[in-house]
Amino acid sequence: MIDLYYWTTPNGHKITLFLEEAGLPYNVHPINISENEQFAPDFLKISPNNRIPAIVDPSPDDGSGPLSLFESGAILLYLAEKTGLFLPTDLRGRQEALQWLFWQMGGLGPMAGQNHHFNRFAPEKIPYAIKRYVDETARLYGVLDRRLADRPFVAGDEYSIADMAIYPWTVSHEWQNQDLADFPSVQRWFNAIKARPATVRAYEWVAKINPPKP
Ligand SMILES: N[C@@H](CCC(=O)N[C@@H](CS)C(=O)NCC(=O)O)C(=O)O
Repeated sequence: MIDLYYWTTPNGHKITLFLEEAGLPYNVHPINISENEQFAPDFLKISPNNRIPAIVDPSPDDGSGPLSLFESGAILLYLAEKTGLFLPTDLRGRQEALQWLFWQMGGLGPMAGQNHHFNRFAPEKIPYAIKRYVDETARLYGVLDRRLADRPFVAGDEYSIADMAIYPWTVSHEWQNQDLADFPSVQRWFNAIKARPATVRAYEWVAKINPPKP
C-alpha cells in the first residue's frame, strides 16, 4: 500500500486524483502545513524540500526495498510508470503528456501559487505583484484554452497525468481572479474532470482532514 504524505492543497490533490483513478490502495498521512508539520525531522527524511506531497512505495518493482519520492510531477510520473496508467505509451503521445506535465510544474503551478500569495495571504496589498501574477495566470489559462480547443484532454483523447497536474490549480480560479467564462474550452474540460467519480472521491479528503472553518 502506498503511503501518501499529504495536505489538501493543489499539489496534494494531484496525487489523490491519480490514486483514486488507478484504484491503488493508499494510507494518508496528513501533514498540516498550517501547523508547520512539513518541517518535522521525520518528514524531511522523505521530503527534503519540506513540501507536500511525498510518497513511500513499500514494494517498488525493482524489489530493492521501500522507495520515497517528493515533487508532485515526479510522483505522478512514477505512479503512471508503475501502473501503466494515464500516460500514453506511444512516443509522441507520451511526449505530449510530459510536456504539459512540465508546463504545469514550471509555469501554471508556480505562477498561480504566487497569485494566491499576493491576492490572498500577503500581509500588505502590493498592486504591482498582484497584477503581475493575475496577468501571467490569465496568459497561462489562455494557453491551456487554445490547447483544449480541439481535444478533450491536454494530451489528446485520453485523461492523463498532465490533466491531473493541471486541474487542481484551476479549482481555485476565483482566488486567482480568473473567470472560466473567459476560457470556454478550459471550462468544458474543468466540468468534465470535476464530474469524474475519482475526482469526487479525491476531494472528499478535504472534509475528512481539513474541513472549512465555520
Ligand atoms: N514543486 C513542488 C511544490 C510543492 C509545494 O509547494 N507544496 C506546498 C503545498 S501545495 C507546501 O508543501 N507548502 C509548505 C510550505 O510552503 O512550507 C511539488 O509540486 O511537489
